[in-house]
Amino acid sequence: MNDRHMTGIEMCVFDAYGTLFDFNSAVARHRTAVGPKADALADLWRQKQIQYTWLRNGMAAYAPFWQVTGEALDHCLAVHDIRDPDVREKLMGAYLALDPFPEVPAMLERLQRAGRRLAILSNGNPAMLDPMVAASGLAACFEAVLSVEPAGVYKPDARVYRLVEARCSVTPDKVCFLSSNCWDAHGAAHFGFRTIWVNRAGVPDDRLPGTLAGQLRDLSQLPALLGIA
Ligand code: LAC
Repeated sequence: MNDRHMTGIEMCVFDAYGTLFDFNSAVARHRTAVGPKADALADLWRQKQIQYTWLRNGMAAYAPFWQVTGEALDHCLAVHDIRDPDVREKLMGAYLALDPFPEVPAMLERLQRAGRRLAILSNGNPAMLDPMVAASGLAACFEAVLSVEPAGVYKPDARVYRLVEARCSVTPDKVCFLSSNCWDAHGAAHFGFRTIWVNRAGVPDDRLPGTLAGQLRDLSQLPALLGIA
């Protein structure tokens, strides 16, 4: 990582699910109710959820992320032959109060104290994003919690990334975009944000358009990367 890449950053824009908030915490909280297939279900749920957004983009058939998340879960419950409707209700409910990753609250506070503007840009629709951010106690850190909803399309469509300039009046070259989803990081970099991939799983880079400015293993090193002591 070259620090020169990260001077002149006015605003940090974070992806939500997987980057600030741990989507696996939904299944983890209800592990006993889900049963022995909990980990397999959690993995497939996330894969299908994201796959469905890309497919809906391809079909020009946007529906809110809450609906897509539920449809992905229904598929996964069928795959694993889990029929108890209570399990579905518990898992969807948990999605409204996902845990932030452990390093996130202190990191946001440091950036905020150093005068960086902070925002979220997420596939989530406001009815699911807003309760989650409120439940985490982190809402006051963010100047904006932006959803793809007004664009009516999902990441990595450029119309989504454009919402940041439209809503926050900041040009892409002054934005540091952070995502743990490698495909989202490439999409954001291709669009023109200076983008850091938060490679929480320590996996190889995807071969996609968009040059990443760098990668971090988690967000604890972000203040240092931005030159904040
Ligand atoms: C989001 C998904 C991509 O929050 O994690 O947009």
